Amino acid sequence: MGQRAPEKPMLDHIVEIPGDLRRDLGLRRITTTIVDVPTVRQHKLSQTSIKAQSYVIVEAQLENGVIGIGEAAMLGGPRWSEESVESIKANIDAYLAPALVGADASQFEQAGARLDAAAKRNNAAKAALQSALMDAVGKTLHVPAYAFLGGAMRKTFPVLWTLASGDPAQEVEEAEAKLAARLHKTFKVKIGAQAPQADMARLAILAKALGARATLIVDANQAWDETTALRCMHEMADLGIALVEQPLPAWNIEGMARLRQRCETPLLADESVFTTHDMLAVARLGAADAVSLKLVKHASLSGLQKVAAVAEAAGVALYGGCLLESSIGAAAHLQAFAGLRDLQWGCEHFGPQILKQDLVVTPLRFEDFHVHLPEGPGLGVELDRSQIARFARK
Ligand code: MUC
Ligand code: MG
Repeated sequence: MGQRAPEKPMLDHIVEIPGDLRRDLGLRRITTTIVDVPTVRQHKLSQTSIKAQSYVIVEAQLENGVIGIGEAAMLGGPRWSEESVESIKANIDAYLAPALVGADASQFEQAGARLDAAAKRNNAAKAALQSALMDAVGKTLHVPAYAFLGGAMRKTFPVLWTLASGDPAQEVEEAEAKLAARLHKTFKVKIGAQAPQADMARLAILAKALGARATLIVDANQAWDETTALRCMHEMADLGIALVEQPLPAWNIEGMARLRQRCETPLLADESVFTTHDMLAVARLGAADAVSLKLVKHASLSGLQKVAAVAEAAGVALYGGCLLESSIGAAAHLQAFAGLRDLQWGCEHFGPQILKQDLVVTPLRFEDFHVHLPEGPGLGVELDRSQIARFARK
């Protein structure tokens, strides 16, 4: 029997990425476009109100010519957070894109480190860039973005609708239409723009009209002080409100912890949690029962999953948040939500439905009270360039 050839060292069995593919994955250029897309009705939050939703559309072109897309949504200027579409475009063009061009687009964590070296925070801008990288690399390798994030536990997501006209009669009518169409049966009511008692009266009308056919949650977007919140939390518990989002200012996590001790309705942290450090602080204080996960806060799809991991470690439930993204940003979120072990509160990616016109060739599918993860490489959606041209800010 001849002498057996020595086993090849394991390393030889790892498939090397061929040189031409390594070249293809080089990031050639990044372009940004601001678009303003009308909404089907006015959308009022405690600190802003819109009749059109603005986005920065990011396009990342690789050396192989493949273009990946990403989207940064912002609600009504720098009032939901410190970013605006104007600041997002300016900082991508001047600082963030130059930090990435020429790099290997598939090295997502390295891209995040480069972006963090180029700018503090600017998380919506960074998330749009990383979404575009994942889209471009996914389209090059013919894999969905969730493949870069641990795979998919789910491909359909319960999805709620937000009632935010401030007129309870209109909101009842809108909710009935969504129920009848089997699109949504959980409704998030935006409160805080009106006086607390007006909001409580509005919620009473909605609760009476919809009854057990729908679940109602609310989002005060930081509008109340602790005394007001405590009074309203008790009134809302009597109305059967299932979840109260960010009743206090983002900094007041100790107040959120005290509310949580004194009220039975679960609290959802939104603006209080941008980073993993914020999540750890909220968890340590017991300041929330759940956390809203959003790319505009967590700076990347992998960053969103890191915040989720801290929450999971503390037993804080997960809620798939949004900032009224079009199907571009919504698809990016669903790619990240897909891999989460649990998503106890479903998601709120109703954004494509509130726009008069979506920005992709095939909008996300909403059916049977769920939104469906688009099949296909990268984010799973294709830019509709005619709509980008139509709504591009001149
Ligand atoms: C937020 O604060 O949750 C989500 C839905 C909506 O109408 O506003 C966003 C932002
Ligand atoms: Mg919120």
